Amino acid sequence: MSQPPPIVLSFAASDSSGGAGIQADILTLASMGCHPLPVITAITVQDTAGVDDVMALDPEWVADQARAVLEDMPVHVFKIGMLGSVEIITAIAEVISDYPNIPLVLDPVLASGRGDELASEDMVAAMRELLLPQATIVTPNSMEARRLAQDDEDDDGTPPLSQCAVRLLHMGCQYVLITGTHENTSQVINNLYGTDGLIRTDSWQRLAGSYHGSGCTLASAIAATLANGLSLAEGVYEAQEYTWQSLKSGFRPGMGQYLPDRLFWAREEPAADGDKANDATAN
Ligand code: PXL
Repeated sequence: MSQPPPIVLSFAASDSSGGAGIQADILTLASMGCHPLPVITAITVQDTAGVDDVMALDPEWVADQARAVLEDMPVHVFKIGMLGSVEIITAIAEVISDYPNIPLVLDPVLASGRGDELASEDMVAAMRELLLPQATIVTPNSMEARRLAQDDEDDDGTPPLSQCAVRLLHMGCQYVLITGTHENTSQVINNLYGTDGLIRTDSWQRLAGSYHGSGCTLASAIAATLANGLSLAEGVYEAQEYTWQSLKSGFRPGMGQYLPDRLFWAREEPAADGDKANDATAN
């Protein structure tokens, strides 16, 4: 018999458009050979154009879902996405603190790509205090990195992204991957930092169009590569490559944003030369 798939437990919210949230995580994890354990934190009402409503679950229900499967199955990696409330953050922080050896990929979801607010200031504070110190890797986009790293003493605006990374590392996470989709650069530049500084920079061809669920896809893909036994730096590269391919194969099922096709490989012709669009430099 072949090896069973590694197991990734994802704490995330349901997205009725199927583009982001737990649906994105399940598709990505399954596509990358993992068995996903979906622990729902909240339910959103949304289509491809925006989020209409959010209902956070009772925090006990979140903790109970996680504890039930943790007591039954070996979990290789935790992944955290949208959280729903301060109480849910507290409940999750408590559950995962009982499993300090399971790596944690934290996607600090603060707003949707379209700008819908998905986390209050109190939730940002709780994430800083309770989740960042437990994270193996945090994967903010540049806007999330600035908001998470913001300090009361920043009178003249937020510091450069490299400084934001240093601050997040000081909060206790081991690695920070800051993605550059929202920056005004011709390519998308993603930087991975560790406690000794910049580890790698990867630049990707910027794709036209606006995508929903790219951050969830990237963070889940990192969780999958770690569950599959890759080193962190290697896994971060592979996850970006997978995400870029899924975005390149994106489709527009409704009237709003494009969605990544996380199962692109099941539909595509054998890859032609020139289908890769990455310049990687490792430091
Ligand atoms: O992409 C972040 C995200 C995560 N989770 C849910 C979302 C979104 C963005 O809209 O709706 C449920």
